[in-house]
Amino acid sequence: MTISEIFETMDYGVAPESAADALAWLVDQGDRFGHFIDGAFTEPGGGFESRNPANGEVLATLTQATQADVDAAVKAARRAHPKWEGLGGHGRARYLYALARLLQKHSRLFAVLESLDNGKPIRESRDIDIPLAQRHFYFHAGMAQLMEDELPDREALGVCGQVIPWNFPLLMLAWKIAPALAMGNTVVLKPAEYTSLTALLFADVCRQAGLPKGVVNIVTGDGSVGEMIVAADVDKIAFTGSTAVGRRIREATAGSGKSLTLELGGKSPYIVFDDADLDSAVEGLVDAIWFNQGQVCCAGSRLLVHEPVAEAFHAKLRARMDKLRVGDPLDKSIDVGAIVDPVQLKTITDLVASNTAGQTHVAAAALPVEGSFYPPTLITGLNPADRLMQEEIFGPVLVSTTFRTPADAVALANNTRYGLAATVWSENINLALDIAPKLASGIVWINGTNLMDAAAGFGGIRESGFGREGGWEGLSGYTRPKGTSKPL
Ligand code: TAP
Repeated sequence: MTISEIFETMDYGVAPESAADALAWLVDQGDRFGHFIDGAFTEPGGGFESRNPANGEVLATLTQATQADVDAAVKAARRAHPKWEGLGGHGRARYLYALARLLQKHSRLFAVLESLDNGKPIRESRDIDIPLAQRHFYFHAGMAQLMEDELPDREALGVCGQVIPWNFPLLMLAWKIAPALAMGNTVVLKPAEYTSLTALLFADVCRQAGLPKGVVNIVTGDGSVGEMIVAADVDKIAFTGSTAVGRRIREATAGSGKSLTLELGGKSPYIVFDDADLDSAVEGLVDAIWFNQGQVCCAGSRLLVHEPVAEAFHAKLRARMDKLRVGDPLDKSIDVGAIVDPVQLKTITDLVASNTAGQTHVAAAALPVEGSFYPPTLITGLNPADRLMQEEIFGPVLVSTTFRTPADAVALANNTRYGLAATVWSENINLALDIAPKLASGIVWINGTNLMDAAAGFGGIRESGFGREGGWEGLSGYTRPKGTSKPL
């Protein structure tokens, strides 16, 4: 079924009057979408399809952007910039609050659309992705109001080119667009080819909010459109995605004078000490690696467990894994949904099949017959140098090894090229606080995991990228020092 058929026939839990505008717009498109440039949707030109990963059916046809589309979007953003920046923080905040409120008003619609397009469980899109995206706009509306007092010596960069991945489509959009707009920039954003639908619905929300034309432009298409944005006349590139593409973007922008932030991959350690509350650590791990089918940049995908409790911990974990429910993302009782696309499913399958080491436990859950599903999997007894201990799998596969001393734990944790997030579980807070700064990681969580907030800077070091999103650090990445001097 296409999205118009789904939304016309389905009771998806939205009181019609509360979402009428956005729903009518979505259905009226007739499952064909153009770009959003200079405040209006372009005629759909086709080029690629978005499919429902839970059953492989086509949801909609989207438009592959041409060089002319990207140029038009950048020019629109350039034209809009002086007036948008000139509105001042308080003026821009009015629009950011309006966007936040509209995201809230249409939250059910966004959640269902996200789960249909991406395959994530509706519980996650409803309770995590969409509320966090709203929170991002509310937070940055507040920060826009503060900036003139708090950041008087900084100004907007101008036009920002933003390229995002498919794992948190609307949330990654919010992480990019909200701070850029708050600081007075205008944007051209490209969502991932697999998951562009909520970005287009967001474009309609910009229209509903009366956002001045050209402030937000959204162009769809494959990686070549990302390359065009990187090469375009923009002042900043903000990229979230794989380390391989991030490296190409860094090369392409070197010497261009463009500002750059890269949020890339990870292979984050999840360290469990023998004095940890093992039941809580198991629950944390379920969240760390099986949330969003493990397709999370900061997924705690590498379990490092203290030798004295390794056997007991693995046994508890296997028992918990066997209770996970895998299935239809729109079923509220599901824990693990679909993998975003058959291509990603094959990547996961091939990587796991390439491994001959250790012992593998596959969760007991029955998988749906149709669609792209992969069972929660645990591979224990690996060596630190094994390929699966080093490479990001980006799927629901946890790899595990053991350590003897805190120093071993730190050495193992730091033994990858990445440095995004790390988690430490111990009842001994002195030990945890001693370990945390020794971990080569942009973020460290203690006795918790995946804790994110719009007010806290998120980002990595080493091959996980540079720059922060959220908080003051994220905002400063969308500004530069003002070219004025002030008396000492
Ligand atoms: P990528 O393949 O790198 O794609 C990311 C985005 O870049 C997509 O929009 C993609 O377009 C586009 N793209 C592809 N080739 C490009 C090029 N040569 N120039 C410019 N843009 C290009 O990553 P993905 O598979 O979507 O996402 C998974 C990766 O993102 C993982 O490594 C994950 O760890 C990382 N990630 C990191 C974070 C943070 S905050 N560090 C957050 C989420 C995800 P198409 O989709 O159309 O190919």
